[in-house]
Amino acid sequence: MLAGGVNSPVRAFGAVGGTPRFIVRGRGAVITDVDGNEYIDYVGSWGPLILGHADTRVAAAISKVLDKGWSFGAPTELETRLASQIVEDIPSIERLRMVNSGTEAAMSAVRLARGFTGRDLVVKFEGGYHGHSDALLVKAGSGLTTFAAPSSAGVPAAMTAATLLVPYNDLAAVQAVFDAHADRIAAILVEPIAGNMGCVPPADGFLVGLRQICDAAGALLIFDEVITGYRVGLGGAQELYGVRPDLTCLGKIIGGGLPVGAYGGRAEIMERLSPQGPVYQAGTLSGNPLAMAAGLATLEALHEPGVYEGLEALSAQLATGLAGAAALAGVPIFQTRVGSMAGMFMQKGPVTDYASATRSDARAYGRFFHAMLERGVYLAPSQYETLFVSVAHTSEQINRTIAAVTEAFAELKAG
Ligand code: KE4
Repeated sequence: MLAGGVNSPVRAFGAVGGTPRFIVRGRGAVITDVDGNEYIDYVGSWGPLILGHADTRVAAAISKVLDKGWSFGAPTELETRLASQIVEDIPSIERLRMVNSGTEAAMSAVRLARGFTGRDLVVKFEGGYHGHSDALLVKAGSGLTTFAAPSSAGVPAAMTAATLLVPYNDLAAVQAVFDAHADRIAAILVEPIAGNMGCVPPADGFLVGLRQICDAAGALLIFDEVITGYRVGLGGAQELYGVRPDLTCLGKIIGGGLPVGAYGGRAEIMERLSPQGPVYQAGTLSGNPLAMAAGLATLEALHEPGVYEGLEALSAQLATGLAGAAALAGVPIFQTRVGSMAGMFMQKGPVTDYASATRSDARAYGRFFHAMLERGVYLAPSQYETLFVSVAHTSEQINRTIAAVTEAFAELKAG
């Protein structure tokens, strides 16, 4: 009935083989499939569920909205409250616009940056994923050019002709692109902590270097914090690394599992958006009360004292256990982690960008994935995704995960 049996490609297990599980319910850190099998979940709906599944505070907030009606296509107090909370938490955001996905947020932020600067070119990074808008579905172009080529059928070359592609964590490559095209570059679009080539943190000085290059060239710095926003702290990666972008894309956590994206930045930039300004962007369900209520309840819960300290403790326990199990089994893995987002590459490492990430043994990852699935642990069905720990995970579940890892590595070694 559904194309490829899924509503998003990664869910089809193409990268790891086997049959995807049909999930019937989630509660806390556990999901249950149609056959009654339970799994400790480290996908968390790909990032939104930092509180875990079916959090009662979020459920209560949603049900409070239900009997008042859940979509008006008109301004509401709820959307204003969520926007106010985000403006309060993320200093670089003075104004924002709600949309319905991270794709819309990134696509719109790029259009706004082009409209604000009057320039066309956008720089993005190999392995960076910002949703599936045409201009951002790119792969390395031919020859030495940094101009990108479409990575998907159906995207005309003209749609990616203004997209430049450089390696992540490579400031020299970024500087070289600006040396060649500075006065034509509208923006740099970057995941401040990469989450779509596996989890790859920024090298020391990388983000501040991007800020300096943009300042020198009059280009905008866009942080795609769809994953990192509220994941690595209330102020996101920009607060963690002390670098202020001009525009920020948000999604996932700010919707608490309901469809929400957002983009925001300085008022002088956001005022270029219709209806105030000439840059058009719109959306039927943008800011819908259900999603706003879920997002607001999620952010309120994240403001509770000790939440991020608790996440850090659980995530560190997982990472330490993973390292110990790999060492014991003699399985080479390279680990990365920033707070409750973590990576585990099937290789010795180091992994600093897409080229090094793709040297991982993806086949070994596939076997590891299934060995863990059989032991009741649900990891991302791809080597190039990120593991997420939620507030709902317990120390006991982490210990059970490490026990499963130990057995899975032993199985891998046995061949
Ligand atoms: P959505 O359009 O899927 O809501 O968001 C796109 C997006 C934008 N920016 C970043 C940094 C993202 O990680 C994403 C989406 N992430 C993927 C998994 N890493 C979503 C999973 C999927 O495509 O099914």
